[in-house]
Amino acid sequence: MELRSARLHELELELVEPFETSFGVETTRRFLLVELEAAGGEVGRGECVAATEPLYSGESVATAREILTSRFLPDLLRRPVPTPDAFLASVERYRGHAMAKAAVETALLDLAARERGVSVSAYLGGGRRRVEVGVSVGIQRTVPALVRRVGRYLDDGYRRIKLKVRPGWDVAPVRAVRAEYPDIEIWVDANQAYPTRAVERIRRWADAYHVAQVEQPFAERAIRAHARLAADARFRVCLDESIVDDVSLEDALEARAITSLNVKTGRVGGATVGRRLARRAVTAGVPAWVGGMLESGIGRAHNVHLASLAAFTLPADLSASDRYYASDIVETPFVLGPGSRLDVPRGPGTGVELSERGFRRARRASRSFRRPR
Ligand code: OSB
Ligand code: MG
Repeated sequence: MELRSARLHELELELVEPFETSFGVETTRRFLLVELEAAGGEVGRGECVAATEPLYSGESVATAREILTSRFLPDLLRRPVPTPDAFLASVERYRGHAMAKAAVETALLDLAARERGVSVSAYLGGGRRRVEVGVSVGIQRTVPALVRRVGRYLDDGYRRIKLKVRPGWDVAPVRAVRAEYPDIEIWVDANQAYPTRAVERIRRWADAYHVAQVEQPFAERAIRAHARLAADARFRVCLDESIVDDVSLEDALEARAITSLNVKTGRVGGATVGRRLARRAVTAGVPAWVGGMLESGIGRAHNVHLASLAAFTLPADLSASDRYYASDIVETPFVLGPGSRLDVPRGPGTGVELSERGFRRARRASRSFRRPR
């Protein structure tokens, strides 16, 4: 199979409400979409989760656009279409750029699954028809506002709640949510905001309010601080930013710094990489789950397919489309079903199609790449 063309679109969607984390506030999301068109006319799509500002990791829309435009897409058009893993092998020598690599890899995955007439889930070896999900709740202006926000998500049907925390927004908000809802499953995520000396302080409030999981409290490279927190903890210590490849996972496992693994396709540079990391974690007795980056319907669909694999046993950070965007770029939005679940689209490929209208409204720029003659 050969590619006829590739397209790189820059899109912008407005969030239904601002999303605040320890590293900043997002009100709109600008992101890249990779479209690969095969000679037979089939199109595969992948979303790049890099944000405008390099605040979650070093990647941004600008760095992803640069490497996709100068290397990945032109290289791809010069050769027969590789499998998703073969593409990743071909760009391995380019260091970093995990989110840009994953955007192409997931587009190839969608295309390969479509050509085979199966869903991305089936292509990856997934079996579930529905996946269990939760909701990630941003930092709010006041504690009562947070308690009300959590209440509305519970009314919507979300069963596990992840609260974004940071120094100064932890004890009071977590205590208040626990007091109002004594039985819900509470996770927290700090996105690296705590100094490593905060180990004992975090342990105290997380235990006091029965937090089930503490995600990435310390810096990406602070493996030993995470291990100190995990020692004898009643909650799981989840690593997100720290785990970027096989080696970082092995080191964290060996150091006993990880008791839950957040898998984001963009952060680890591909869905097939994420699948391998989740399987490795499970073998070591560490549960894995699929994280999110406020994706549009395209990236969301890829995440739902990934979460259908047996290796993922904790609820994903994958909420219904209307929790993020009033109008999405796909025809069929994801809606929350009974048991805090999303249906896995039946395929072929991602099983979601672009909405012409939604896409046109969100599109800010496009660039095409053709096969050289
Ligand atoms: O750390 O999990 C994170 C969003 C942007 C950047 C980092 C994170 C998040 C989320 C959102 O928590 C999860 C979602 O998409 O629902
Ligand atoms: Mg996180």
